Amino acid sequence: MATREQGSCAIALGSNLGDSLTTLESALSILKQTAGITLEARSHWYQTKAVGPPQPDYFNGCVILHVSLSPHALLDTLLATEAHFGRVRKERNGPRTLDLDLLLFNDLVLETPSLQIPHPRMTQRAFVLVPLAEIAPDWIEPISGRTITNLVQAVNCSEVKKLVSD
Ligand code: PH2
Ligand code: MG
Ligand code: MG
Repeated sequence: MATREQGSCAIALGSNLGDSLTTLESALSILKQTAGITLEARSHWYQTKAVGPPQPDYFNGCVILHVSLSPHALLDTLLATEAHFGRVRKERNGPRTLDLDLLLFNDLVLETPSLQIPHPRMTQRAFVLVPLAEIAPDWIEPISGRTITNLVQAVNCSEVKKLVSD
């Protein structure tokens, strides 16, 4: 099968509206039960200061999935899962019940109007890189050519706190 139809992908999860931890766990259960998706690894959850307009703190985490789906089919699944949890798209970077971002898909670089891989802002975001470094330290972000470990060392991680109860 072509590498664009199956492989490992990294997903970032986030929520800052409603019962965020329950929403995040439920979203993971849905993804695990989806045909063509296997959960390979998951990070802890982190409480993080919001980047963007003033809004409540987020809970963030990352997972590695093995998928036998194309990137666009996976994106459709992620968007449908966001919608299931009542995601309403209003202001850019505004609060949300659930955000599921496709970060990496094998070593693919893809630029289409509806989907860019790698996620264009992942290299600057501590709330993505800290959980991702837990589960995929050696994965090379194909635009920068740098590992996740290397990228996380270049951002300020002071506002990303691992949940102690987790
Ligand atoms: N997501 C955003 C905007 N800002 N800030 C944090 N801490 N975590 C997020 O997941 C997040 C954000 C847009 O996707
Ligand atoms: Mg996002
Ligand atoms: Mg998103």
